[in-house]
Amino acid sequence: MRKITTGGGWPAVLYTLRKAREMGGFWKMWQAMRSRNACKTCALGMGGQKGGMVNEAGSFPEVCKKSLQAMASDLQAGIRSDFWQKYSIGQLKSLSPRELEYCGRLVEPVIHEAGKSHYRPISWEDAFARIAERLKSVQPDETFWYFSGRSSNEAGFLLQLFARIYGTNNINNCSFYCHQASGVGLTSVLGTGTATITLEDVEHADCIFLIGGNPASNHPRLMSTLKHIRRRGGEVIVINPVIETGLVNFSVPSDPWSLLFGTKIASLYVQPQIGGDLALLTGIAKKILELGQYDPAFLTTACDGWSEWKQHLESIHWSEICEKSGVGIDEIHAIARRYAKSKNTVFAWTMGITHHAHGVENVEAIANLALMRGMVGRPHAGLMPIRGHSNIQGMGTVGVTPKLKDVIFERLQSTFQISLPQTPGRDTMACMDGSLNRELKFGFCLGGNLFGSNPDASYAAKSLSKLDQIVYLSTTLNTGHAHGLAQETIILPVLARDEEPEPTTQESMFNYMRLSDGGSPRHTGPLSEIHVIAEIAQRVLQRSGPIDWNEMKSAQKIRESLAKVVPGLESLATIGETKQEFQIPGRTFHTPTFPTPSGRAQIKCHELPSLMGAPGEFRLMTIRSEGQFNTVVYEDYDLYRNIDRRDVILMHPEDLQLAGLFDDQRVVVKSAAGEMVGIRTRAFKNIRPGNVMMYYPEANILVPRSLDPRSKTPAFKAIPVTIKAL
Ligand SMILES: Nc1nc2c(c(=O)[nH]1)N[C@H]1C(S)=C(S)[C@@H](COP(=O)(O)OP(=O)(O)OC[C@H]3O[C@@H](n4cnc5c(=O)[nH]c(N)nc54)[C@H](O)[C@@H]3O)O[C@H]1N2
Ligand SMILES: Nc1nc2c(c(=O)[nH]1)N[C@H]1C(S)=C(S)[C@@H](COP(=O)(O)OP(=O)(O)OC[C@H]3O[C@@H](n4cnc5c(=O)[nH]c(N)nc54)[C@H](O)[C@@H]3O)O[C@H]1N2
Ligand SMILES: [Mo]
Repeated sequence: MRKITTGGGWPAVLYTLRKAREMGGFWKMWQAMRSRNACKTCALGMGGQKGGMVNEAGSFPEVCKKSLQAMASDLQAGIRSDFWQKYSIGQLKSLSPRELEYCGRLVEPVIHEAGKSHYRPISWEDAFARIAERLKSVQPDETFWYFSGRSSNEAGFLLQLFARIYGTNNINNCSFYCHQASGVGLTSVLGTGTATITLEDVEHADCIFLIGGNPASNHPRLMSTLKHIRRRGGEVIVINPVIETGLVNFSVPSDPWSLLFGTKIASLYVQPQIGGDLALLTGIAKKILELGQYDPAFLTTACDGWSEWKQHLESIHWSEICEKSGVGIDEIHAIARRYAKSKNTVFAWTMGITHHAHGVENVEAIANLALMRGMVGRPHAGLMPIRGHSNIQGMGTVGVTPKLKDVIFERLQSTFQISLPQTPGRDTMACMDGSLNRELKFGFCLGGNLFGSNPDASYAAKSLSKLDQIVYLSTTLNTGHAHGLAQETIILPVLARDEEPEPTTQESMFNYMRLSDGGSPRHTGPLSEIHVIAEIAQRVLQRSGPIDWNEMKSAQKIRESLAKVVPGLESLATIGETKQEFQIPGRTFHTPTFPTPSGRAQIKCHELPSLMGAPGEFRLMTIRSEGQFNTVVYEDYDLYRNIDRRDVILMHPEDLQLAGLFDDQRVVVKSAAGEMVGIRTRAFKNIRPGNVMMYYPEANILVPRSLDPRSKTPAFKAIPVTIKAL
């Protein structure tokens, strides 16, 4: 394999052409990619009424391999009926995530009953009847409702509404394993849980901090924005224990100059130890203080807590900061100098920040650092959590959380003349615990892969197996369908976004509401998610006050309700006709007044956590490769890291030597949660010694269930492990 030294570039272009051939030719791919539907992969925001491959700022063509993979996956042929007789559960369990994905599109409902060796197809009528019957036989609080982030706002809103009227608040989405810490941290500091800026703002920044993320693989469209910042002479400061090739140099495929010569991305690359960010961010703030480069007027008029924080920063010793971050004082000085010089700084982060036991504190520390120089509450500067799934933010907006915002709760009750449950509701891990101890008996998953995304895979399988029934609404097969079986498991095949019979809406990470036109179904068999949910609700509840669930089979009707109950979404009532996509009001902060009780930002002080791991242990992060989207694996090789397979552990050559190991040796990797036998070592000089990396979801066997107490997110990126020769 040729060694890759730049992200993007010709491999990405060639990949596009290869995929086009698989998808039935360039024209067919072009049509699918250009249809007016929000892009299916990350939440950077693409497509919608401006047309596919166009971003919020109108830039075209914005192509990414992941959206092609997702599209190619939806264009697959349907799984044939005889598949279910051919493949036993045992055989399905032996398939890799990639093999399961390529079995084809799910086109008929199937059921598996405990003790049986196979799934078998059933009719939609039978499936609906079984689910409704089960829901009538258990208590509402014995059920949970898990949502992924690819479904529409309409489906998300409808399902949470049904679950609440049915009687439970056990409603949660994959955020609890993703950006929950960002929402909690931003809300604690600013009173708002999402990005404070628009894409247009980022395009004017002269400095961006990119902390704990690998956008070259996971948010490729952000790369042209980073390229613009560098071309304007701005700074891109990357904070990551791993030097990611695509963040050093990237060839933006849509830019001929960049494609030929590559674009330097990072102007400064800093490698803390895993989990060292809180100490590092505090160190940068301390240095800004020492340099006198903070904004005293902003800190006293727009913030509460400055004098306490100032004292706190003064009292922390540099030795503690350097030890707990793994970064030397000179390097911290170098970051602070660059930050001090900037007029408009944007702070962006992803899972390297949130997947920690102190994820919320990490986010608060980023917000603190931005406040220090008045970089929040004005144009062209601010805070930007880079979201994961294409509509995960919309899910939160429309009420897919255990606790509804008070205003939405009250408006739902008054609009629909209903009374909703007031119980606290469970987060995702609490649902897994409740299943294991039989407090929960029924689970409903709108997309996603609950089994595959969970830490401690053996625990997840065991806990789901205790449920009486689990229902999966899915487009393709994943590991959850093989390993996440309940006493009775029903898979319902649904339409993808661009096959919906009616337009639906999605929200980008910049709070921009998009309209997807939908399109014609590619298979007979799958139903729209909205239809499935309304049908079940109708059978279980018949009618609920003024809600006629049959009428709720219309996306337009659901949007009319959403417009009435969710502040800021008023224009959804007419978006179907006007086609006017919009920025959700009240979310972008161009003036320094924040929705906290005092109207000022709340600066938080933090104790610095020690780096985890005992002597003889390594710190393990579980991460995505270039060729996967979450638990869905499209390709086994990891292009930009030049890694050929997935059952590997990436270690610095020094660490290999220290542990008495060599490259390509078979080892046992052990953590408090479990062990993986026969994993192969891979010498990887781009990782900071002391830290190692493995691919998610396979490595979930090793991830303990301990959670960040404030966000309930597992520390997917910080697992002490030992590595021994097999
Ligand atoms: N191609 C592709 N795109 C995706 C996805 C996908 O699976 N594939 N998933 C989508 C989803 S849901 C999400 S949430 C995002 C995820 O996007 P990312 O967060 O970029 O993905 P990860 O691979 O989880 O983690 C990324 C980075 O965190 C760094 N890291 C690990 N630990 C630490 C730490 O302690 N500190 C710091 N500073 N960095 C650390 C790793 O070195 C790695 O570069 O991407 C979205 N887009
Ligand atoms: N160890 C470790 N674990 C992690 C992470 C990590 O970095 N490390 N990351 C975490 C993160 S950030 C996240 S977001 C979660 C991901 O958790 P999930 O969102 O639960 O998982 P996905 O793999 O994205 O779900 C993929 C499945 O969604 C279904 N699907 C695709 N499109 C549609 C659609 O249009 N409708 C419906 N109904 N179904 C559809 C397909 O069947 C596909 O198999 O995992 C988390 N788990
Ligand atoms: Mo995510």
